[in-house]
Order: sequence, then C-alpha cells, then structure tokens
Amino acid sequence: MAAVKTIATTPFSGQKPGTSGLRKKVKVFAQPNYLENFVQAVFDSIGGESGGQIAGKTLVLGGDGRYHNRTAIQTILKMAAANGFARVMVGRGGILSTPAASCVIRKYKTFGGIILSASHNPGGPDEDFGIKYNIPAGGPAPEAITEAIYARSLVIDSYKTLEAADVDLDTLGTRALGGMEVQVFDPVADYAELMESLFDFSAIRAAFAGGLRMKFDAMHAVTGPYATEILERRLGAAAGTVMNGTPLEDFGHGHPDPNLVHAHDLVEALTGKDAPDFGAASDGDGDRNMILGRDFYVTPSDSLAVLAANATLCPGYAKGLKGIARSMPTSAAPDRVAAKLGIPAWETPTGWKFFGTLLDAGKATFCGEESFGTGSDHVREKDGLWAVLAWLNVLAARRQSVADIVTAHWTEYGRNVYSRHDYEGIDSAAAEGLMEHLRGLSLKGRKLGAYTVAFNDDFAYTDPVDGSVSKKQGIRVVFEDGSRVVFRLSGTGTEGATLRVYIERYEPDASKHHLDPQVALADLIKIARDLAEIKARTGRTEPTVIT
Ligand code: VG1
Ligand code: CO
Repeated sequence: MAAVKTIATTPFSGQKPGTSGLRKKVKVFAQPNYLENFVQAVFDSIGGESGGQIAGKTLVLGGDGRYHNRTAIQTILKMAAANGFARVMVGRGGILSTPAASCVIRKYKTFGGIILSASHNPGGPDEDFGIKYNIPAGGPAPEAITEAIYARSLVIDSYKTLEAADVDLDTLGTRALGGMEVQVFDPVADYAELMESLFDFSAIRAAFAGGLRMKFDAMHAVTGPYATEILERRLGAAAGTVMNGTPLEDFGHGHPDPNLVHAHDLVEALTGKDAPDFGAASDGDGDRNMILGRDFYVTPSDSLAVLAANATLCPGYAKGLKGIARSMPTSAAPDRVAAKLGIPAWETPTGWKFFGTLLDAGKATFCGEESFGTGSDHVREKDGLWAVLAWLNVLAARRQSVADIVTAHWTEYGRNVYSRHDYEGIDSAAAEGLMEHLRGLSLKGRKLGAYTVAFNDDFAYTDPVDGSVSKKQGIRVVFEDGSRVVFRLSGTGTEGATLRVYIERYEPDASKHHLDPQVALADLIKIARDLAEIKARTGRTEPTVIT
C-alpha cells in the first residue's frame, strides 16, 4: 500500500503569481521542493481547515505539453492523493489546452483544476514553465485566492506526498493511486462537443466543401490535436490545413506566440493572390488566437468588435449578447459595437481573471484583450479555437472575405487605429523607475504636439460584481479627442522587465482607414516615447516587438 509522507520544507521567496499564474525558468521549477511548495500552498489555501474541503473532491490536471509537463504531473498526482482528493482527471499524455481545462472543470463540476503552462513563452530545459490554479467556475483564481496562495507559500514548512510509482498517462481509463482515482481522459472530446453546440458546423462544412481554404498554425503547441480533430475531421477542411500540428516539448525551438513576428510560417502562407482565404494561429496553451485574411491582418481589438457585431450569426449567440468586456489597454472598438447594440461595455484590468465575475453574473457574453485573447461565457478562459470557429461561422454566413468584413466594419463604426510596442528584456530597476516617473507626472491640460491631455492616471478597478479593488493596473494618458497612450510592465515574463506601450487613436474618416497604424499613429508614438523617456531610461530606441 502506498504510504503518505510528510516532507519538511522551507519557503522560497518570490512564488508570487503574475498576470496568469506562477511562471519561472524550468531550472527554477526543477529545484527540490519548489513545485511541491507551490502546490501544497494551493491545496492549503483551497482545502480549508486541515484540508477538509479537499476530501472527496475531483481535480482537473493537464498542461500545454512543454518540457517538464509530465514530471510535474506525476509530482502533483502524488501530492493530490496524499492531500485527500478522491479523483484527478488528467488529459491523456498530460495534455489539456487552457480553454479545454476550463470546459472540463465546469462540465464535471470539479473542485477546480491545475493548469501547467507558460503560455506563449518558449519551452525546453533552459526555457519557461508555469502553473496556475483555476477555480470551480473554470476561470483563473481571482486575486484574493492568488494572494492567499502566495501568503501561504511564504510560511510553508511541510508538504504531503505519496510514495508510489509513476502513473501511466498515455492509456485512457481509470487507475488507482493510493486511495485516489486517476482518470486519464480524451482531452479533445468534451471541448469539441462544446464547440459544436455553439457554432453552425454544417454551414462551415458546406463552406469548406464549396472551396473555402484555410491554414491553421498550431505552432507545435497544444492546439494541434484539437485543430486537427475539429477543422479537418469534423468540418472537412483539407488535409494539411493544420500546420505544425504535433505538440513538441520545445515547440520546435519556436516561440509559440501567435503574432506577426512569431507566426511567420502562417503569415507567409497567407501572403499573395493564391493564398488561402483565412489564416489563424494559436499559442502554447491554446487560449490565444491571431486572425488573418489573404494579405490582411486583423488586430485582436478589431476581431472582438467584429465578432460581437456579427455574434447573432452563430447559433450559440443567436439571442444576442448581454455585454462586452475588454481589458483597459484593448482598443475601444468593441465599445462602439456595444453602444450600437445598446448593451454594456466593461473595462477591466489586464488578465482574464478579471472577466470571471462579469461572466458569472451574466453581465458580459464576449470578452477580449489586445494580446490576442478572445472568448465568451462558454468557458472562463480566453479560447483560441473558439475565436477561429466564430470567424469561420461569420465567413460561412456572410460569404465575404476577411478584408471586406473588417473594412465594412470600419466604414460603419470608424476605425480605432491601434498598436502595441513591447520593449522586452529591459533592466528591471530602469523599468520600475520609468513607471514611477510616469506616475509622478501631472499632465491635465498640457499640450503635447497636436493633442491636449484630458487626464492621466494609474488605472484602478473596482469589480462591479464583488466590489474588490485592484490598483496600479497601468498608466493612462488620455487626450481630449479620446486618443490615448498606455504604459504597463508585463506580469508574465521571466527575464528582466518588459515595458508595453499601447497607442490608440480614433479615425472616423474612411479615406484614411487603409493607412499603416505605424504611420497613422506616428505622432502619438513619439509623444509616448518622449513622455516615458524610453531612450534615456532603457537605452532602447526601438521596440522589440510591434503588434
Ligand atoms: C500578457 C497579456 C495579457 C494576458 C496575459 C496572459 O500579460 O498582456 O493580456 O492576459 O499575458 O496570457 P502581461 O502581464 O505579460 O502583459 V497567456 O496566453 O500568456 O496565459
Ligand atoms: Co496562452
């Protein structure tokens, strides 16, 4: 009989979850007791007094398949058994995309789940790993819970594990681990069924049969099996529609971030007059998406706006939307759609965890972030393939090109010209200093070039459902015409600091909608660089990534 052991440990500093869980280098996670401490801190926080809450409960477990995924899963399984869980549901091979995990947590009414992912960060022995706990509603733990986990991690002195052999993760079925049951399940089936309930699969199937051509770049990450099953098998897209579809531990040395820089294979495939009609990519853990037409890029903010404006074409949303939520740095394009539909538009801090209460309360149906995240109330995570299927549904119903649909949207609503500039790997102290400098500025009424500052602040958010307050969520400089520049430091990186600068201007004039955002926003980009003293403080004259 496998024996429960209590192992003495001492805390590590800095196990503080960022925007989306705890992310560190694999080498950090692989240190003795590092992962164990964090997992025990999670179990202690959600387990209540003496872990009593955990007894008899089911946990969902899986990850994006990156290096260290299987090792971490074995560790967590043994700890879950020792801590009293009745059952853990693990995706076969340890695979579970983030939205599929959220789907399964909700469908089987489990006591939440643990998702192993560093999302779009590279994978491999010298790269990144990550872990987060999602609550029974299916979404990322809210700040109150992540703070409790962090506080626990600072005082932890022991953890519980089971002395037992590793569990077979590759065969479907149920097996015992001590007194606990491990259920290895098909990670795709429940998710595919949910997608089929939301979108018009027969219309999409007819569109493919009628000649619609697409490419989907899984970037050697977790969405490969999901996309192959749904797009090629269930919807009849041509074989080879899914590129880079086999999940690899190091993502083929790639950077599984679906943007114009990292999804270059896809961008190339969608260029030229013989290119397919539609292109899409997803990230490491399957929650992000990039949408392309032939020779056409759709910004994530516009994608949310266009999908919201066309939502009723999708059977799952035929009755209309209750509201649209976007993160603060996301462009206001979705707000214009909400205004026209007469439904509320919500503005939250960055990170999907802030959408959970709005979705649970039925105040919002669609949500999105400028960082290639789109989703709805069908789960409590952003969902890459959901966005791709929503676009396919709209394309099948409207029978127009991606470019025509977006251009018509701009003509109707005006264009929120938008860009994000990232300065990656800058010195952390310099980054903090830059933010402090911006925080100290008082700009109201100041003229900067052709713009007059309406106000500047550090975004603070009061959750309209539970009243919780989150401060210091990004510096905004908003001009009288509604244009703005926003500055934030990334909370997902593992090396130095990343400064994100978000630039937006509203352009009502359709004759200017075709302009490259870098050109149309040039004066605001300069204002942002000057205000933040980027060159003097970071030594950088140009951003590392522009999206
Ligand atoms: C980034 C994005 C944010 C997103 C987060 C997690 O955070 O900006 O919008 O929610 O990543 O996405 P940050 O703090 O680096 O700006 V994922 O796909 O990495 O879980
Ligand atoms: Co992700």
